[in-house]
This record gives sequence, structure tokens and C-alpha cells, in this order.
Amino acid sequence: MIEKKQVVQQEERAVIVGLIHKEQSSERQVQEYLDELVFLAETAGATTVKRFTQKLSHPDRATFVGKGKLEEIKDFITGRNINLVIFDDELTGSQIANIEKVLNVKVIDRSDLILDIFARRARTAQAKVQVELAQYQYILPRLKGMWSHLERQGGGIGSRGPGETEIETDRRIIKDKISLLRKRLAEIDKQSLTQRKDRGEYIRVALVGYTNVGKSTIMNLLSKSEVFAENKLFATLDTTTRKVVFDQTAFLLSDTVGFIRKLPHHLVESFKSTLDEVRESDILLHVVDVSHPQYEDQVEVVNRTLQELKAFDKPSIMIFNKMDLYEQQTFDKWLADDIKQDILNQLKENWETRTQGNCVFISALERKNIDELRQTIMDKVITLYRERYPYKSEYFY
Ligand SMILES: Nc1nc2c(ncn2[C@@H]2O[C@H](COP(=O)(O)OP(=O)(O)OP(=O)(O)O)[C@@H](O)[C@H]2O)c(=O)[nH]1
Ligand SMILES: [Mg+2]
Repeated sequence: MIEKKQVVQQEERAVIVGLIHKEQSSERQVQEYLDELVFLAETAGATTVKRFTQKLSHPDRATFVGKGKLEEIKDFITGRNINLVIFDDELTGSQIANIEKVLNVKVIDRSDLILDIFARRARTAQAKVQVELAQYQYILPRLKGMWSHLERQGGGIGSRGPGETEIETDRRIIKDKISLLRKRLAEIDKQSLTQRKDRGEYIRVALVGYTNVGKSTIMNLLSKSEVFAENKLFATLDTTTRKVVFDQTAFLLSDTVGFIRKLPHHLVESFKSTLDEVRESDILLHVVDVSHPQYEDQVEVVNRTLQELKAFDKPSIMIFNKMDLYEQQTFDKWLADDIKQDILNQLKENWETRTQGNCVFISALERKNIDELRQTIMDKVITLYRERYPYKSEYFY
């Protein structure tokens, strides 16, 4: 039976490949996607040695990129000790098999990489089952490609490929595995639903946002808990919930898994129950890394994902984090203070208009403007408590 694989080994050397096509039409945009792919590869333990792009109106059905580009990649990797080629878009099983035949190294795509990182990071039973389910769902239509991985590891070039019967047997085994995992997940979900119901009348606030923006750092600041935070993508996979008390008012604060563009569809599916915390929360704190060059795109990706989860229409506050880095990157040392202030004011006014005043600018790392953040959250929380329990004056502390 085909094994669920750890796709990236430590210290692998990779080249990455992106396509410039109709939906991602500019070289700049594709380079930004590739920057993120490099970061993903690094998070999984691989070093990116070179990137390739190609302009095509649509991906080649057999080999994703054109034959000429494939030869160019082959020429580059020959003799350079490269063991991995990562494509920025999802490949089909036969594309993987065809490309591997030419390049003779392991070929994976962005979804594969994200699933791999998720698999390593999963800690709780729920996260483990969710990732495993997503992995098998991803493998199922790509069995042919997966077999070619094995073939390469086993016999090397020229060894005979698997027969259709072998693939068919695997397909059946994987389908059984998927239905078993679904059942197990349903049981876990039942337990966590009961846990969530036990939380009673507290207002529930969820930190959401793109990956690596500082959600866990803010969670730690506000709740004095120790949630794992680091400069890697998807440091947090499981939802952590803490009771937070400010000025005699208590609420529940949850830290959640980060979003990313081109998140594999099956992963969102499988993580639906983890993301119930987001769906069932009363207030969203949408954290943004304002120092990131593509932070506006990231905001879009998060909003779209929230819409998919049917969690978009909730009272929310946008937290523009990493202002320290933003200032460091934006301000020339010689810039006059009043000009700096103008630039900051412009940024703030712009977002204040767009969010109707529901935004705060902070540095979680340097603890700047945290009092204002607390106050803004409290105001929203208290407003909701008052709506819900008009005759009470103290709220569940
Ligand atoms: N410069 C700077 N770095 C920050 C700030 N806040 C967080 N960071 C850093 O950003 C990185 C990511 O922070 P996390 O809190 O793990 O981010 P996250 O959103 O929880 O990330 P995931 O769980 O991976 O989605 C860490 O290295 C933090 O130290 C800030 O205000 N300024
Ligand atoms: Mg986190």
C-alpha cells in the first residue's frame, strides 16, 4: 500500500517553478507568490537554490510548463545536487509522473508542501486526523504520480511502472481509510462541540488572519498564556482558547490557524471543525502584518476565506501589527519627523475610513499601543454583553 509520505526531508535543495498565466498575469505578482513559496519550503526544511518562471496562456496538460522550459530546468539541476522541484500550482497525477520522468528528481506542488508542514505541526488528535484526511484526499486523484515517487526511490530510471490493478487496489484502500478518518473526526467533533457549549454565556472573540502576522504573539500579550509563536508559517494549527479578564469583564479569546493564498481545498474542508471556533465567535480580531509588502492582498485572502466559512458578517476589529517593522522599512533615517507623522496619519486615516473606525495600529513585539488595543476590544465586548444581557451590570468575571 502506498504510504503517506513526508515529502520534504531536512536540508533538501530545491528549485521552484511558477507560471505567469491569465489569472496571475504579472511577473511581479508571480515573484511575490514565489517569495512565499520559498518561505514555505524553508519552513519545511528545504533551501531554494533557484526559481524559474514561464509565460503561458494556460498550463501544459502533460508537463505543466512547456517542453523547452522543462529542458532548461533539467540542464540547471544536473550536477547541482538538487533533490526537489516545487511547483507553485497544483499538479495532476500524470503531470507529476511526466515531469519526474524528465527531471529524475522528486516533484511536488504548493499544496503538497502546505500539507507536509501541517502534518509536522499537528499536535492534537483532532489536528492529526484532519491533516491525515486532507492528505489522503489529496493523494487519491494523484496515485499515478505518487507511484512514480516510489518507483524512483525503488528501482530508479527504467524500472517498470505499476499496473492499473495495483493503482486500483491502492485507490480502494485509500477510500476506506478516508471514510474511517471521517468517522473518527466526527466523533472528535462531537466532543469538542460539547466542550464549546459548556462555555456558557461568555462573549467569544477570535484572532484570525494570514499566517505569521502575529496572532499568537497578541494572544500571549492579552491572555498572558504561552502559545507557541515563531517566525515560521503555520506555527499554530490548533485552536487555543483562554479566558481573559479586563476591568471586571471577562470574555473568551481564541487563537486560530493562519490562512494563506491557494490553501489546498481539502485542507479547508478538513479543518472546518477547528474553524468552527471562528464561525461561532461573536467578535473577530483580524490581525494584519502591515510591514509585509503584500499585506493588502493578504487582507483580501483572509476576507475571502472568512466568506467561505460564512464568518464574514461579524463585528470585527482590524489589528495592524508590526508597526515597528513598518516604520523601520518605510522611514529613511533622514526623514523629518513631521513627514513621518504625515505618512503614518495617511495610513491610519485610510484604514479608519475603510473599517469605519474599527482598527488599531500596534507593535505586539515592542508592546506599543496595547492599551488602546485592550480598550477597543473591551468597548466591543461590553457593547455585545449589554445587547445580550441588558439588565446586568457586571459581566462574568
Ligand atoms: N517586528 C515584529 N515582529 C512581530 C510582531 N508581532 C509578532 N512578530 C513576530 O512575527 C512572527 C510570527 O508571530 P506569530 O505570533 O507566531 O504569528 P501567527 O500569526 O500566530 O502565525 P501562525 O500561527 O504561523 O499563523 C514571530 O517571529 C513574532 O515574534 C511585531 O509587532 N513586530
Ligand atoms: Mg500562531
